[in-house]
Formats: sequence, C-alpha cells, structure tokens
Amino acid sequence: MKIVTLVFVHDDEKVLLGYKKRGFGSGRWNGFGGKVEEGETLEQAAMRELQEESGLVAKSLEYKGEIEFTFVDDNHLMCHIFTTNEVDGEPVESEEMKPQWFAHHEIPYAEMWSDDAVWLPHVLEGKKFKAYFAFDTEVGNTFTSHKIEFIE
Ligand code: 6U4
Repeated sequence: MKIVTLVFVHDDEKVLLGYKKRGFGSGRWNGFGGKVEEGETLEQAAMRELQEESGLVAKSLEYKGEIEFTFVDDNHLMCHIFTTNEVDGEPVESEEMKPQWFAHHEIPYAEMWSDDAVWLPHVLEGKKFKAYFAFDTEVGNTFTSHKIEFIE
C-alpha cells in the first residue's frame, strides 16, 4: 500500500487547485500531494509536495482525515488530507501541476476525481473525516462503492 498526501490551500472564499499535467490522475484538478518518502512524517511529506508542485511554503497544516482508495488492479492508496490558510509565496506552475484559484462555488468537480465532490465541500467547512472509496478501473471516473464517517 502506498501512503500519499493531499493538501488544499483555502480560505472562506477560494481554494487553490492544481491541474495535474502528468502521472497518476493526470488531466484532473486536485489538491497538491504525492508519495510519502522513507524517513518523512506525513506532515513533512505534505509540505514538500505542496512546495514542489505549487511553489508555496505552508506555515502550518491542519490534519483533516484519511481516505483509503482501492483500484481494480490492486493499487491501494492511503491518502492523508491536510488544509492550510497560511502560506508563503505565490503559486507557480511546475512540470507536474498548473495551479489556479477557484471560488468555492466554482470548484470543477466534473474535472476532478469523483470522490472529491463527496468530501471536499465538508473539508472546506472545517470537518474531519475518514473514508473508503473503491474504483473499478485504475483511472476510472466514478467510484463504485464508498463509506464515509465524519469525526467531531
Ligand atoms: P509523486 O509522488 O508526486 O512523484 P504522483 O504521480 O504525483 O507521484 P502519487 O501516486 O504519488 O502521484 O500520488 C497520487 C496523488 O493522487 C496523491 O496526492 C493522492 C491523489 N489521488 C489519488 N487518487 C485520488 C482520488 N481518488 N481522489 C483524490 N486524490 C487522489 O482526490
């Protein structure tokens, strides 16, 4: 199982997403993240991936929860979600991601992983959660089953 991170930079009005240009999940908007490397904490990995993919340095991160993803080819991800509203720098396009701000009501869910529409609105409201999503194709558009639990 791969351990990965996902970071959303946001405030009450807008959220920064990146258009993934290559690699797993390319052609979709998402938060910034990737694999946790050996010797790193989840938070260190989340900060590093945010910086590599968006150019932003997070001054703090809030832990929001975890999602277990399964794909039909036995690819198995444990994804740890963080948010921040305190960053240094300006978003810059990288080889991997093209960053863009979206108003909360303009988040392009149709061009994102289908599970995001289920949990991202709650995360942007400050909720914590734990979830499971199963996809029947590796890069399939719609999840086939899921479970979600919000944590007070
Ligand atoms: P790195 O580590 O950056 O070289 P990369 O190809 O970017 O590798 P990977 O596999 O490390 O990707 O990480 C996958 C990224 O995609 C993680 O940030 C989590 C995210 N991701 C995967 N499935 C997702 C899904 N169903 N919904 C979602 N994000 C997903 O919102």
